[in-house]
Amino acid sequence: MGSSGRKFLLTCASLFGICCFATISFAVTWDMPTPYPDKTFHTQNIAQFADEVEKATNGNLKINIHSAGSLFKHPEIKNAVRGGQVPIGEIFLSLLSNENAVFGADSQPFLATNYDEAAKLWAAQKPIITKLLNEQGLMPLFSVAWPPQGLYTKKAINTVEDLKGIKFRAYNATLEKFANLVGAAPTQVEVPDIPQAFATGRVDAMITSPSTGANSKAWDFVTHYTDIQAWLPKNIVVVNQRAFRKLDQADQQAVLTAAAAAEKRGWDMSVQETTEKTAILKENGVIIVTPSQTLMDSLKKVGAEMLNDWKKEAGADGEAILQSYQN
Ligand code: PCA
Repeated sequence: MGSSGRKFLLTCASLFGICCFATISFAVTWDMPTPYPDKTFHTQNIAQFADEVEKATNGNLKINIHSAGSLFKHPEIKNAVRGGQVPIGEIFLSLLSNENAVFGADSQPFLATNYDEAAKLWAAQKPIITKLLNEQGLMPLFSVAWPPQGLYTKKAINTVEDLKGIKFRAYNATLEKFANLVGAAPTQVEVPDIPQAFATGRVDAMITSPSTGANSKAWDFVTHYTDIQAWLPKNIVVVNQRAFRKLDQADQQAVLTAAAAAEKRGWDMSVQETTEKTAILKENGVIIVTPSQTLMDSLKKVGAEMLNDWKKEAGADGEAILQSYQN
């Protein structure tokens, strides 16, 4: 065989080698839709989770984040993961309360109002949420609380009557109900659309965290932030079980380890976010108000009424959550 023939065979052999190598390493990319913008601490936490997964699997699993509802709109993300259009996604947990009230426990006004209580509530919810998601072929990976939710308005709110008739931004069915019960007029608006909704007069007030308020530059459209610390809702990252099972054992373990680290880191980030973003609201001229006793009393009355209704809707699973939370 001439030298050019030998070179040809060598090239074939090395190409064959590269092909084999590529086939047996099974590198996979997971597309991951999330609802919130890149600068959101949840999204940043997920970016770090993705980095850790890629490193720990030696590049076998790459997670490609599509933030701010860019791949799937927020209300579609869960079903996209369930249907296997994407293997993994993030959602606002209580958004699922419109399929089962049980998912809405963390958005019940004044049930859990600080980080210790929120962590305890998550511990109580977790086995039941896991069971319900499992029935849909889904597995929760980690869940992180938002900072306590406060009230953003264009005027001082001294009593619940001051909320009457105000066009109110809502993010789930529970907040919509709360707004209705205090006499406001709710409209659903996703986070990326908040500035536009205020600018065009679709809404004049909202309840959300210092985090989302500051990231949305709330000082452009409201004057007062009343720190009612009403609840600490959570985001949850879920994975499609079939997609998860396709990973080899070591890579599955790498995902679970990175998820546990992300849950811990996310809660720490959330605590820090509360102080930092409240300070940013203040620096930009938003008046930070400690709520009057009268206002809190009447809001808590609404909360108690809502919790009663929730207990009826959430049945035995809801009862189990409350019992475990209150013990
Ligand atoms: N920000 C998200 C969810 C809760 C929060 O603090 C929002 O406003 O939609």
